Amino acid sequence: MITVHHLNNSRSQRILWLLEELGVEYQIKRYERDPQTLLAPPELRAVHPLGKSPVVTDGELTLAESGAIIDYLANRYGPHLLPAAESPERLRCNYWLHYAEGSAMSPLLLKLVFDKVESSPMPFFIKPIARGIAQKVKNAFVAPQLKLHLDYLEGELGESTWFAGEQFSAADIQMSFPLEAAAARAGLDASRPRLMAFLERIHARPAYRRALEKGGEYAYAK
Ligand SMILES: N[C@@H](CCC(=O)N[C@@H](CS)C(=O)NCC(=O)O)C(=O)O
Repeated sequence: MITVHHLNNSRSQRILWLLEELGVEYQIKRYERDPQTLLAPPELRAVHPLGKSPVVTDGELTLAESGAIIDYLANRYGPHLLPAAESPERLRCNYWLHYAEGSAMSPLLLKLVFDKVESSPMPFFIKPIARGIAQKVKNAFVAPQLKLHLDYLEGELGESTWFAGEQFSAADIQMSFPLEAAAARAGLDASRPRLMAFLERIHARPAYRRALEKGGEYAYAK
């Protein structure tokens, strides 16, 4: 039996969605973020040393890292969510499976960190310095990088309906999280209509809705 080690409000939501698309049986083991630090509870380290979510167990196998999990589950249980082997679409699908976490998430994470620096309580004499540094990094690096990636992605969805081509694929599931995060906290809006239409299309999928019901709290689905 597949077990998804699922953290509230997290990337593991997309693994639940994938499994709903595949229609395979699975169970959910739930973990709650610490409300102050937002970190996962220490129990998750008993499953995988990094203690991050998602982690999936399937028989003897324990697998972390969203892209690797999606690749494994789609190969094993749902080849229809992967384009034909050795096709250009398969290469594209593979590209997005890596790009989502390897490239797109970096500026989003930096934005989250520097927003936090700006808003965190600290001694009054440090505040203007910390804010000044945070704003400088955000203006000089984070915002231009976010724009670069979002413009690129908007352009890519002008080339094909879905990320890997004309068919919905595992790539779209992997790409959902950075785009949902960008819409929630990094200014993705109607000025990029193809990306917003993508989010609307995925959020309307019955498997996505079922996964939301099963997963519980998830602040990124509007
Ligand atoms: N690149 C990893 C990132 C895993 C990750 O950072 N997960 C977050 C949830 S979105 C997490 O577990 N955060 C809690 C923590 O770091 O303690 C993946 O895609 O699986």
